Parts: sequence; C-alpha cells; structure tokens
Amino acid sequence: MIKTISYFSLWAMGGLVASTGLFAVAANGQDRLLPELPQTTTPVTVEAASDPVTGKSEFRYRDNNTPPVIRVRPGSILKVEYKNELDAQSREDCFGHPCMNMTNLHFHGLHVSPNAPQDDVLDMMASPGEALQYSVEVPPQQPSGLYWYHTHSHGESYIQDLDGMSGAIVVEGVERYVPEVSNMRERILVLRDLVLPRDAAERKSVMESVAMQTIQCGAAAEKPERAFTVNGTLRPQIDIAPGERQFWRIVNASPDCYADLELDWASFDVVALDGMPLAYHDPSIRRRSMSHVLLPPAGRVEAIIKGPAADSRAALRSRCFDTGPDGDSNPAMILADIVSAQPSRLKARPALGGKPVYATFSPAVLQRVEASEPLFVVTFTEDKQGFYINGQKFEMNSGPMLTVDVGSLHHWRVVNPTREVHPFHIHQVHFLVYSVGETPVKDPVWLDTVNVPYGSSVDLVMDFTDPIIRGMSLFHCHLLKHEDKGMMAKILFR
Ligand SMILES: [Cu+2]
Repeated sequence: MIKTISYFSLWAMGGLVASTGLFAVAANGQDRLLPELPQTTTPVTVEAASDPVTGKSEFRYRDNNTPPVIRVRPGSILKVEYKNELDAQSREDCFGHPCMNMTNLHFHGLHVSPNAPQDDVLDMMASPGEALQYSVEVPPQQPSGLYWYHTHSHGESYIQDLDGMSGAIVVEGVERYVPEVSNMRERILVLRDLVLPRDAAERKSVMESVAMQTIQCGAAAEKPERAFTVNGTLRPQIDIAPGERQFWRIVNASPDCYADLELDWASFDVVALDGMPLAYHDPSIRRRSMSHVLLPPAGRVEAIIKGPAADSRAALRSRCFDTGPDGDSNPAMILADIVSAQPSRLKARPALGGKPVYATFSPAVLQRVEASEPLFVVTFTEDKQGFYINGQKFEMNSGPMLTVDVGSLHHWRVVNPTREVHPFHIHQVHFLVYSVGETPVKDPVWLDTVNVPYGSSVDLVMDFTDPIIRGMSLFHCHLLKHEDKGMMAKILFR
C-alpha cells in the first residue's frame, strides 16, 4: 500500500481532481477497490453539465457525476432524455476557440435506425438549455453484449469524450450464448483518461503510480499525456478468489488511447468483441483464448477471467502500443491490481430466457465477397490543415460520400498511408475483419471499430443486410481529434 501514498496525497492537493471531472475518490485506501457503477434500465434522464470549478463537461445522473450503465433488452425501446445543461459560454478550448457546448448522443454499435429520434447524430443536436428525447428501437436480433453511449457533436467530440461524457450500455442476454456467465460475478470496467499533470513532480508521481513505461514505446516520439483510469479510479484493486471465474466487460472510452489489454497470470477467455458474441455468426465458436486483446478507442471485450493463485502479485495491464512516428505515445502501464478475496457469494443473475439469435452467412458467400474487388475504398490522409477521407474533409452540410442499397455484404478496404494508426468505425454496422495488409487474419472477428495500422490497410466484409438501418449515417476515424478535424464521411443507406 506504500505505493499508493504518493497519489493519494496528490488527490489531497486537488491536482488530479482538476484534471478530470470523473474523479470521485476519497483519500482512503479502502476506496481503491474498483467502484461499481450505477446501473439503470430505461427510461433514464442524463444531463450534460459544466463543473462549476473547472468548467469541464460531465454527465450527471441522479445528482451524481458518474454516468450510469444502461441495461436494455433486445426487442425493447431504449428511452433516454438528454438535457444539455452545459454553460452557455464554455471555458474549454476546442481547437483554438471556445467550445460551442452543443451536444448529443451516439449509441455506439447498436444495429438501430440512424434517423431521429434514434441513433441520429446529424440532425439531433442540443444547444445549452435544450433537451433531446431519444427513443431507440433495439431490435430482437441485436447481438447481446457491451455497447456504449457517448457524445458526437462534430468539432467537440474529442473534448467531451475526454471529459468523460460516455457510459456503458449492456444489451441483455449474453448468457443465451454462454450460459455459464450468469453464475459469475459480472464486472463492468470503463476505461477513461487521466490527463497527466503539467507539474513535473506531480506528473512523475502519477506515472510511477501506474508503473508507466518510461523508455520510448513504439515509433511515436512525443511524451505520454495520459494514464488510464478504471471506473474513474487510477489503478484500482479488483478482488477475485483464487480460481474464481468472473465475467469482465471492458469498454475503452478514451478518445484516443489504445488499450492493449493483458493479464499477468492468464489469458482472456473471450466470449464477445464489440458487443457481438463470438457465437453470433458462428454457433460453433463460443469462447476464444486470447493472450492479449487490443481495444482501440471505442473497442470492447467481454471475457471470463479466472482468479490467480492466492498471494500472487497480479495485474491487468495495457501493453506498449506502437501508434506510428506521427502518433501519440501509448506506453505500457498497470490498469488495476488483482487482490485475493473470498469467492463472491452471489445469486445467479436472472437470465433473459429465450433462445440465442444467430445470423450465419455461408462460408461460400463470405469467400466470394472476400475474393471480390473492393466495392469501396476508404483512404485516410492528413496534413497540417486537417484530416481527410478520400481527400475530403467532413462538413456537417455535405452530402453522402456514397449511397448503399441495403440487402447485401460488401467488400470494403480501408487504406492508411499516413505515419500513424487510425481506428475505423462505422455507425450501426458490424464488419468482418479478414485481412490486414496482404495477410489473411487467422481467426477473423466481427467488430464495429478496427485499428488500421500505419502504412497498411484492412479488408472488411461490411454487413449491409439489415433493413432497419436506412437513412444518413457516418463512418469515421475514432481518434476523436481526427474526427473533429474532418476524418469522417456520410453514407446513405437506401
Ligand atoms: Cu485518425
């Protein structure tokens, strides 16, 4: 516990509290246990508000500033009242001028309509004092898993997400695919950012407190700017009994840090990625052992974790990730310590019941799409003036870059000739990642956000078969600074 003293004294100084609105940690060692997040079903009201001291933006829920986990059943309506109570005059900087404090919500990964009042980030926008009423029809075939909501106001997405304006969504029913998880303790881990303090001594103290790698990591030359927090806490402790199996559901809610997750003592027994059970498209695959799991910003993993032997020192870590010569430093660090505990005495969570929904594509169909020439190529570029897709910088009033008739699978290629990584994301749609560069992926997975390595490309099978997804939508780089500076484009689903 000696190690913890340095940063608890920092909290006492207020240095870290000022860095993010999400630090709700008392100066008491017992509070280092991973906080449980408030959970709710819908309807729910969430407010955007400005911290009176720092001026930073935050979500308020029931007089608290911890965003709730929203739990929703497939085949039900996700109702969210979202009130913009942000200051009319922002004290935060959005790329050289005060932020507008406009805001809205995106329901990342849900297979829902992109039209108002659903997952529409183009027409639904609230100025300070206004409210938005979301009524999102989550279809019965929505894959059961971990999703998330975050703000999506073009030009200020980065600062709002960095401030912590996001929360987890659980689409119930994952036990339909992996029944054993209903008897396990469920933990939801939301990864966010602590901006490293400017003061050299404070900065060093925070870096030491998470055992941050100090030798250069990857090709990026810049200094580290962030440490990860878990549920708002720097390096919390997660209690688990030796041999106990827990069900961890992790979302990387950082606007631009990659979490290449690793456990000291074991592999992840992965059951879902980006909210989609591995079995959803292939009932023969229920779990897959992965020694580490790369979560780009917005990525999620759900996995069974087996507690290490008693008295072993063990941690959940993020590995060094090479973001490229023009990328941000993304060094290794400890996210959480694992501590031994008595087995959780829990009643099994109520199962949703019902049968799992599967959506299988025949291997022959997938192979034909994969072998075909790409129907569309996304090329990420950047220069001193901004960030581009296919040479175009996003404007709110621009037309769609392309129109797609729904009903089929499309081969897309995403090309990254820049000197840094970019995570590709498309709203409402999952895609199969089957090739990186010229190399076929050994165990292809369905994702909604994928890293595109620098100087390389990814080949994807886009699932445009869903008749619900019709209307104007978006695809973009999920490094939100890049998105804000233009690396986004519209797609019209017809
Ligand atoms: Cu990018």
